[in-house]
Amino acid sequence: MKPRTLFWAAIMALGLAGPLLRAGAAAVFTDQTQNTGNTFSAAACFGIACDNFESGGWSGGQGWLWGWWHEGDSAITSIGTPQEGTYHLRLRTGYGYVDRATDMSGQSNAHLRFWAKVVSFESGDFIELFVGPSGSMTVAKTWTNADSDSVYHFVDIDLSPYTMSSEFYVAFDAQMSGTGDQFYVDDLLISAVPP
Ligand SMILES: [Ca+2]
Ligand SMILES: [Ca+2]
Repeated sequence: MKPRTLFWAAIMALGLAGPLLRAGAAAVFTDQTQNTGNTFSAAACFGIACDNFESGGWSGGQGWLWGWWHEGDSAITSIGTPQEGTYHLRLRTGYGYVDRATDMSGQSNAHLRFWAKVVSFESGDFIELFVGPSGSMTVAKTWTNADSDSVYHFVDIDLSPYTMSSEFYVAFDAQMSGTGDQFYVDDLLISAVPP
């Protein structure tokens, strides 16, 4: 269990959550059902929630309950050739961790789509994507040295097996051995698609 869970439990207990949440950030956007497949780009930022990291900070994009929780060796950086635009998300070493939540209540046929790039993973290096409701996230995908080709690849995760909830998380948890071991994410989008 990550420290953020305890952190938020404490914040909620103190009744401090409201002021910490970004006003108006929970708006749900109309799904245009565009940009599927390998031509996908979140630059237009449609859907339930999205972030192309072009804000250069941890509170960019639209449709989220709050900004990215981030710890360890995690950064939104222009280094390392983003898939789109000027900025992307980077995690390194065994300490990089980020998560962010959106309201998925009432959603169906939702997909999480983004581009991911693995650089210099050796045997034993891996990173996991967790998705799911607060407190019960599970591993949706793992990247290992077998994926380490320094090239961005499109990722499409069907979220229909997961319980939709008002606080639904996407998280990346790095388990690599050094700062040379890098994982990048760009153009991340959660949207509902036709069945
Ligand atoms: Ca970008
Ligand atoms: Ca390495």
